[in-house]
Order: sequence, then C-alpha cells, then structure tokens
Amino acid sequence: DSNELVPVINYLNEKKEEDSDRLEGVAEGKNVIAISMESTQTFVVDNTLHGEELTPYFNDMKEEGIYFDNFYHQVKQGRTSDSEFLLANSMYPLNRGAVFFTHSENEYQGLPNLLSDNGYFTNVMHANDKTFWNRNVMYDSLGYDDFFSKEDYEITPEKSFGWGYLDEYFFLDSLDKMKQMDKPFYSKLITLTNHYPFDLPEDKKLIEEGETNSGTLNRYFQTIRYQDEALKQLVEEFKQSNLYDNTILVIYGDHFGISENHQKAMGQYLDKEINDYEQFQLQRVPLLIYGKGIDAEKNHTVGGQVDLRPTLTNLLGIEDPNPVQFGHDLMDPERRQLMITRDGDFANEDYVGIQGVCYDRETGEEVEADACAEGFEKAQEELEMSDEVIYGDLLRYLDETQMLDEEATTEE
Ligand code: GP9
Repeated sequence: DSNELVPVINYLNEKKEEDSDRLEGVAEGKNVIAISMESTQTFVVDNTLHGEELTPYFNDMKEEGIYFDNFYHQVKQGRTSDSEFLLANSMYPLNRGAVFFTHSENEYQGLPNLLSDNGYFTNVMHANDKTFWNRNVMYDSLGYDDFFSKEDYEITPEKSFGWGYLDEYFFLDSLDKMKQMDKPFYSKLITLTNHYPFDLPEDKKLIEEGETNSGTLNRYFQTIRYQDEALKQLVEEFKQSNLYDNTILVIYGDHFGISENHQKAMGQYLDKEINDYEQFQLQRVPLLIYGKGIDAEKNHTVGGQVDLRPTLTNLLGIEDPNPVQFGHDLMDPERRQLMITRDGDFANEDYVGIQGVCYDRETGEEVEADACAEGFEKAQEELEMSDEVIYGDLLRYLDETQMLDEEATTEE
C-alpha cells in the first residue's frame, strides 16, 4: 500500500542536499535533443589509432560545451534500454533481465511525462523495430508522446548495413523531422551503427582497422570513427538550421561496446595491463552538454546516468515534483559524488570499490578495504531501495503519499 513508499521517500529526503542551483534555467524553454551514442566509451575520446583521431569531431566539439570525463554508464542486462530507464526515471535498472520487459506495465513518473506537463512534445527517434526492448509498450508507460521507429524512416538497402539504417541517414532524417515538430520538443535519438559486431560497408570505413588480437576491438575503432562522422554531419547541419538558437544537445554513451572478454586486446591498445580497476574505469562513457548559451567547461565530477534527469531539469529550470529519484544534479559543485553500479560496486571522489576491494580512484592503487566500507553499504542500500520501488510498483502510490505528507505538514 501507499505506506510502502514512505521509507523510500524519507531515505531520499534525508540524503538530499540543498541544491546549489548552479546554471539553473540556462536552457529554459529550449528544445532538447538527447543523443544516445551506441556502445560509446570514454577511452576513444582524444585517442588515436595509426596516428589518427578516433573521434575528431567530438574532440573539438566537447571543447565548446560542458564535458564530463568521470561519467559512467550504470546498465546491466537491459543495455541500451537500461540506460533509457536511468535517464527517464533517475532510478536503477534491475540486476537481472531488462526492466523494459519485466516492469513495463508499472506506473512511472518519467521525465517525458514531466516535460509534457511543462509544454514539451516528447519523443524518441530510433530506426529499429518498435518492439525491440519492448520499447513501444514501455515508452507509453514513461509518458512519451511519440516514437519514430523504423517504419517512420524511408530505409533503403543502399542506406543500410548490419543492424539497419546507417547513422548518417538516420541523423539527417531525424533533424528534418525535428524541424517540423511542435516546439519546444524533447527528442531522444538512439544511434545504431556502432553496435556489435561493428561491421561497416567498405566505403564507410574512414580509418584502417586496429591491430590487436581482437577482431571486435579492431572493427570497433572503425564504427566509432564512422559514428563521429555521422555526428559531424548532424551537428553541422543543426548549426545551420533555425533550431540552433533554441536547442541544447545532450550527448552521452549508453554503455560499453568492448566487454571484459577483450581485456588483452584493450591492454595492447592502451599499452597497460587491464586489471579490475582499469576495467572499472573503462565503464566511463562520454557526456557532453552543448548549445548556444552554454559556456564551455570541463567537469570532473564523479557521476552516472542516474544523474541525467536532475541535471537536465536544473538546466531547463523545471521544478520536478517526483521525490523518488536517486541521482544528483551534475552541475552542483557540492553534490554527493557517488556512482553506483548495478553490481554494487561504486566510485566516489576518492575511491573505487570493486567486489569488496578498495582502490584509490586517481592512482588505481589498492588501499585498505575500510576506506570503501561505507560506499559499499550505501550502494547496497540504494540498489535495494530502487528495486523495492520497481518490484512493488510503488510509484502508483506517489500522489497518495504526497497528499498524506502535505496533510501532515499542514497539521503540524
Ligand atoms: C537496439 C539498440 C541496441 O534497438 O538500441 O540495443 P543494445 O543491444 O545496445 O542494448
């Protein structure tokens, strides 16, 4: 019943800090284009292969926006769909299966819902089957107004390869759709080409493949390089369009592309041994917030995808009445720096805790386990609480609980 939600709200209220409101409302009323970059990890940024940059466009672009270099994905088996869940709800996905499948009928107070309430036209653009990851069902529960899927794009064999519609065409068609849309809009674009097995037509390969012992990693470099070129076409065209003055871009990596099965090859490429600490650090994904009126900054705060929603609502200056959120505004210099993975591992300002072992976050040296005890405890506590909300479908009681709370406050 509605009482079940009370301990969760109390817990979250207790750990809630006064928000600094830094950069609050700088993007008020603007359109938002969130771009979920398939399998894109931070190690490719500012990195080279055969002396050539892997992401030349993004490398320059990030110097003009707010770029986060200690930002982690927090997904598990639901991969891209888990990252979507984190962004929409500021809650953790599940440890087994994909919450997009298992709990799509739950009641949510999703970010799309909130933005719709604030006058936004909310939608997702992704040129795959609409049933993939059960998106067509879950998107309704999260409150999206529309979903442009495979059937809404004019996909021809010449413009397709592997997983389907190539990113460059997907991006440009999507931009055309956004130009026509009711404003303000919130569009989430999900790319597809940089997906395992990372295959590309010959004429789209802009860089020679890698020379490690992993064909997967060797090809990954090429699809990453291709994705960057597609991004360039999108952003250059966007800057020429009349959307530019009134739109911010939020570009982030959805999850890793290179799994731990390729550690040896990663070690060859990065020229170091990939131990548990390095493997953990490889779970960082890029995050860039970019647009007119957004001043450039390099932000080193430790955070993850669970923090995206509060960060975005702060920038948009939108009051978010949903207290059941586990993330913290990334712009707040005083924010709690704690990134929790679905495995119960974590990173905070000083340490990285992995399966009971504690490391200095900056040097990677193992330190006394005690230093991580609190972090592990918090991680466990928070994951359990988020699970309870999902398993009990507790957000359906949110209105009732808040009403009770208001009554109690008035009576005091
Ligand atoms: C599929 C795409 C990829 O539509 O989002 O999903 P993934 O396999 O990366 O979770």
